Amino acid sequence: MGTMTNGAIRIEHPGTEPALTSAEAMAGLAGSVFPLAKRIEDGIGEAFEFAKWYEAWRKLNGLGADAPHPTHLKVEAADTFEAIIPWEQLKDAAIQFSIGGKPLVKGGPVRLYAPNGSSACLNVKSIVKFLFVMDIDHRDYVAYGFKNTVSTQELLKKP
Ligand SMILES: Nc1nc2c(c(=O)[nH]1)N[C@H]1C(S)=C(S)[C@@H](COP(=O)(O)O)O[C@H]1N2
Ligand SMILES: [Mo]
Repeated sequence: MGTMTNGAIRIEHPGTEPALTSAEAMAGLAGSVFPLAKRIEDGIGEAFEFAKWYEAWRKLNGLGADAPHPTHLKVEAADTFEAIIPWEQLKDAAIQFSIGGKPLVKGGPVRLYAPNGSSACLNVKSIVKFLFVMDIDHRDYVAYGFKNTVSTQELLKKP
């Protein structure tokens, strides 16, 4: 099925233009990488801190400390699996981006691991889009599943 990608990862964040990045560029921006096994039991390959990447990305895009912070991250995968994750559940989240220094063959370009997530189902593989959501009225809303089988509409209302 249509899971072919060119490795591009789309970033959509309020207050910035949508932009494309890559697994390698994300790891570079995060600034440090570590073995996934340090964070996730039986984890393989290399990862970086989601929070480190995010804070560096905000600075790079001119978002100051006073600019609004997201309430949720929505990740969308090449196979149409997607998840909406409340920000607190992303504490200690890691992004797996390589194994033995080589791009992920399965689950690439990147995979999210959320050790403080409410479900292992939130460990989304093959992420092709990171969408930052601000919806303070639905702070605890969490969802995952294949696109159009999970109700994401309520969060995607324009503020
Ligand atoms: N892209 C994508 N990511 C996904 C899924 C999926 O179908 N597609 N399944 C999720 C679910 S429901 C679970 S339980 C875990 C399973 O991870 P594992 O294959 O490493 O055991 O991956 C999650 N990530
Ligand atoms: Mo699952």
